[in-house]
Amino acid sequence: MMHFARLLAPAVVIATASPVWGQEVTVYCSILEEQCREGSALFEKMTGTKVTMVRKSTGEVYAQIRAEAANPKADVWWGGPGEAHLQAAGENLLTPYQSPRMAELYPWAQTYAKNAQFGTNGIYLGVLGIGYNTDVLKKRNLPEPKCWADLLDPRYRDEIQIADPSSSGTAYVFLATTVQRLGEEKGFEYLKAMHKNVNQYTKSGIAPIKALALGETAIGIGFMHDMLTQILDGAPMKTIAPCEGTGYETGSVSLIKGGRNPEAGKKFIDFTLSPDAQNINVKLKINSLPSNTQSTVSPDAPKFADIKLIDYDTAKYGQPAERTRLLGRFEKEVKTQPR
Ligand code: S7P
Repeated sequence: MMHFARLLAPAVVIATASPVWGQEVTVYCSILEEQCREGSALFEKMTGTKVTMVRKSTGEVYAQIRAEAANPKADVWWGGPGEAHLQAAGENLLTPYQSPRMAELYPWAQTYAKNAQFGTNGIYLGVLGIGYNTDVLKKRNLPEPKCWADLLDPRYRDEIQIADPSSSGTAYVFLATTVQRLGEEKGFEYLKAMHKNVNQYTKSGIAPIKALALGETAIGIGFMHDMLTQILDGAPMKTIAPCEGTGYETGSVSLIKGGRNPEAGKKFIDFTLSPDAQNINVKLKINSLPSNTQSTVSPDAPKFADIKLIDYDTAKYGQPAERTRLLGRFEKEVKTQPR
């Protein structure tokens, strides 16, 4: 098991990059819609560069970049868990870029970028957890889950919502966490058993959390910081880090190979690594852990240092053959099976 505290040693700070007036940049954005909009507007204001932004889930952007490889339509892929970015890097769909902001980042982000040979860069960390709507559980006289194992309880039939790992980076982190936690065969047994309790595999990772806040599902799986946003907004919800230990995401940003505006794309990546961009989260109450040492960490953020994490291997589960194989297996053996 590993603790977040180990990832948090200080790093050096350097100066900001200069603006690129009069250019344009197209960004495929896999963080939340509101972050994408705020960030694009701020970059336009700070640099005079026009941003065309398209928001899609992580697996969807990966598939789009792959489909457009002969004629790339975008310059930057901003956000979403790192595995799909690493797969794209491994398939030569991205251009390595080492930002001048690298020295400002926490060691975990510097190591992540170096290990990826700068094919992608880390912008935040987020812990995977379970969320539940306390009103719904009470109404249905159901217990509050504490562990991953609890989610197999037959009393939770049709009560759990999670996204589809093909489209959602969040759900892929859950799939990878499960096979790392239990080993692949037992992991798939677990996923097949939990399938009986799943009411829906949504396209995006945030959908189950919004459904939880509205009381449309009793239990959801997603990033704890996104559940916390709803809790801070008054939703009758709780979020827990499961007792067995859990996985985490390395939110990433990448330069798309063959994009029409590579220089503006690099400036946009510098921006996403800056406190200006990362502090947008504080305003939006999105409490993931930023990669820049100068960015603000919200006091409301989950207590990362106290969370039991598995030794999650983003690099392995971002290998092209591994991600493709696991998603294929999930589709065939779990998602398409009757409940
Ligand atoms: O920054 C918030 C956040 O939730 O946005 C990303 C997004 O939810 C990923 O969406 P998909 O699961 O639909 O791909 C997360 O990486 C991040 O924590």
